[in-house]
Amino acid sequence: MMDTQCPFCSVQCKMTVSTDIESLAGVTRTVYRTEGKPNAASQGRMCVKGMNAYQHTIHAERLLQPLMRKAGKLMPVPWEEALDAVATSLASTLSTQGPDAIGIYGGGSLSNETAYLLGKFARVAVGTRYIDYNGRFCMSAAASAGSKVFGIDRGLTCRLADIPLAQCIVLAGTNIAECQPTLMPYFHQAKENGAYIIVIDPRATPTAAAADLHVQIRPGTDAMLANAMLKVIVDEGLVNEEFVRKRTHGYEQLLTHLNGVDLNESAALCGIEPEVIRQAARAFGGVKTGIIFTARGVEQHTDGHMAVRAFLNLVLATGKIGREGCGYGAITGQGNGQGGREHGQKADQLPGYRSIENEADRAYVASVWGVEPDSLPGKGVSAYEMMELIHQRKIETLFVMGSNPVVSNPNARLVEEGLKKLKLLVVADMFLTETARMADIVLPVTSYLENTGTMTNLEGRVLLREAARPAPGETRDDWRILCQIAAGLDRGSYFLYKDAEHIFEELRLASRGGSADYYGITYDRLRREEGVYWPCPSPDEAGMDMMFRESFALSDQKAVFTVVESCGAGEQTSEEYPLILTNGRVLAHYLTGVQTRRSPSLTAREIENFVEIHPRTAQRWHIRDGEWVEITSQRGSFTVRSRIKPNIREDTLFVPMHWGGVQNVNQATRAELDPFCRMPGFKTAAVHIRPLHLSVVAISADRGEWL
Ligand SMILES: Nc1nc2c(c(=O)[nH]1)N[C@H]1C(S)=C(S)[C@@H](COP(=O)(O)OP(=O)(O)OC[C@H]3O[C@@H](n4cnc5c(=O)[nH]c(N)nc54)[C@H](O)[C@@H]3O)O[C@H]1N2
Ligand SMILES: Nc1nc2c(c(=O)[nH]1)N[C@H]1C(S)=C(S)[C@@H](COP(=O)(O)OP(=O)(O)OC[C@H]3O[C@@H](n4cnc5c(=O)[nH]c(N)nc54)[C@H](O)[C@@H]3O)O[C@H]1N2
Ligand code: SF4
Ligand SMILES: [Mo]
Repeated sequence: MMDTQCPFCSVQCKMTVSTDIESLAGVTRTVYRTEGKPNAASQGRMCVKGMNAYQHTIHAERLLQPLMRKAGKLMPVPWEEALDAVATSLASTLSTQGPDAIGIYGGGSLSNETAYLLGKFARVAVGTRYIDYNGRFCMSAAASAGSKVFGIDRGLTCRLADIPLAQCIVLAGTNIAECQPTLMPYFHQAKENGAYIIVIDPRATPTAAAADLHVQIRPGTDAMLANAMLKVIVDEGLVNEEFVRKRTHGYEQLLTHLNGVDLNESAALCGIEPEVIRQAARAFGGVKTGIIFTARGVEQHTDGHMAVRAFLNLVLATGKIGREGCGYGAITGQGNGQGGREHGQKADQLPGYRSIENEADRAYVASVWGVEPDSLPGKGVSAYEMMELIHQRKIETLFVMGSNPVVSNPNARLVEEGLKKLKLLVVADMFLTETARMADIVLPVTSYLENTGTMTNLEGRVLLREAARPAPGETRDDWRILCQIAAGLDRGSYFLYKDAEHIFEELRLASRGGSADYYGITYDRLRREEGVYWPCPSPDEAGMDMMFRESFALSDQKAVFTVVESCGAGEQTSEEYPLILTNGRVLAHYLTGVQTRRSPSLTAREIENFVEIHPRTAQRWHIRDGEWVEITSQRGSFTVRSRIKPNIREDTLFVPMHWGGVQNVNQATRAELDPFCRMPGFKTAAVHIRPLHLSVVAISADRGEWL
């Protein structure tokens, strides 16, 4: 029996996986059974992804040996040869071009120990400024907004147990029913307790099915909606004056700004009725307790940072934070989306959420690492900007651990062109992903069932996931691979660890005194207590479950209101590109689908990509249900099957992000970045759509075959 934790989303449901040998008609086979294990977050529930998560780990395509490109083909090689080749190439690039010709690209699926070590590897073993990770596309808008407004970024400021206590819940651009399904019962409980639920989404999602009010806005207009809601709250006297006076700054400037906000104009731009905005504002402003949640629907825009701050204005103006049944939650995405953004795999960050640009932070972390502060590089650039530097040949070597960037970056064509120009691409993964297929060297890693490490879930609770079975084939743990390459670069003395716990012990020290302080958390404690919230500065203290009861984390202990100027962040539609393409997720698949597309049970639920299109829009563009269509933006095209559904706005198309190649929605997404956090404007692209039936017939005739 294997005691483990789901490798997918940020809830991190605990589970057991057991195996049995069964014989049927003389054939024996191993049967796997997954069961949810009681735990504070999912309370023992599992969703369909977790139930089937063992399937990819036993898939025949699992990489079990290192691969190296020889005469154009990836061939199995011994570890020594692969690691030697990586170290030799890195050393040669370092001596000829310097460290900044090397880029490191991490991910939010990596454990805290690996994410921490990857940051140290970049700064101490390689010495490059260029490190960033896929969380840039995920958490950067909300994380930067939380840091600015509250002084600290932890996904949920409250406990999951506060959800049923809230009288009004706003779910903005978050589809919990498909993306964190095991959390839905908290919302159902809230409803049973009489809560009013508002869902803000261009689509009537399964989450919206639980809503009392569905605000079906035009993509890219959340900041405007939140501003307009605030105006109603102010105009109707629903502001918590005492909270504003005692615990915040900047309210006066905000009031002046709100004078210029026109409700009818905002409603028109958001594509909804003014009355809906009034209703939402009164519902949230008129009750004593409430929580606002945002996720990628609000955040993955060129104004994502400001859009989140506009929602935080609502939280502050109504004083709904720091007490029972109140708070703000950025619903973190990846398994370790929270911890992965705290310990240094971000371009400007050192462990414990320290800043690489702050002298004291540099000196402290350098002392833990035993290096000179001046030897640490400065800040680099964001994930997509690394892809631009690669395209410009400024970065010539890329080391990827825990991401499939050729599918998940916006503007996929530029990314693919860039990766082809690299002198060396190294990918550490469990599978030959779309990115790994382009690599020169592929390093096979252990899966969640086989490695030990801590993950920090969406609540900010650190959980220990211990190895549950031996590593298959020649797979190795990520951290060990980093240590071995560091040794090949003559930096091995900084990377002497005997196991993951040993790395965690160093992480505790490195984060000590930082805003994400893990010093008080130990493996022993995690084994005893199931999980511990950060910040936890001392082993004798309980972690902090509810933040900001008395004070915020900025220097004067107050939170900050933000003047949010907004006229919408969507890409402008035109005669040529008349529709807005947005994108996201479905229940059965996870991110670029590398793992879930290798699970027969999950793939059977959705075998190919599709576009949700409103019946009237389909009619207008001559599209029948279930036929192949091509969707094109200024950047490029992709091909998916049509799914005609009245749940979506007429001006909007929705396409999942789980497929690569010709079905990759990111062929069409745009690369413009949010100026504050460098989040790409994923969630809107102006596009046109056309049915493919005519051209398919033409191609078939050409080839003399039926496609
Ligand atoms: N099944 C599944 N679960 C997952 C994942 C997965 O891939 N599959 N991924 C995990 C990760 S890493 C993440 S980041 C989270 C993501 O979790 P979510 O952010 O909830 O997921 P998305 O589907 O990207 O977007 C949520 C909703 O935003 C809506 N939306 C699109 N544009 C806009 C807009 O302009 N405004 C508003 N208000 N809404 C808009 C979409 O219609 C969609 O329903 O999920 C995690 N959980
Ligand atoms: N259009 C569009 N694009 C998006 C988004 C969107 O909503 N719309 N969402 C964005 C978001 S929120 C995210 S989080 C990104 C995610 O996009 P990616 O970073 O590409 O995420 P994954 O597809 O999960 O790829 C992770 C890879 O890491 C491997 N892996 C898993 N665990 C481990 C491990 O422990 N070690 C190692 N070495 N490898 C491991 C998996 O096999 C997989 O190949 O996509 C972004 N891209
Ligand atoms: S995908 Fe998320 S909700 Fe589903 S079992 Fe895994 S951790 Fe739990
Ligand atoms: Mo994400």
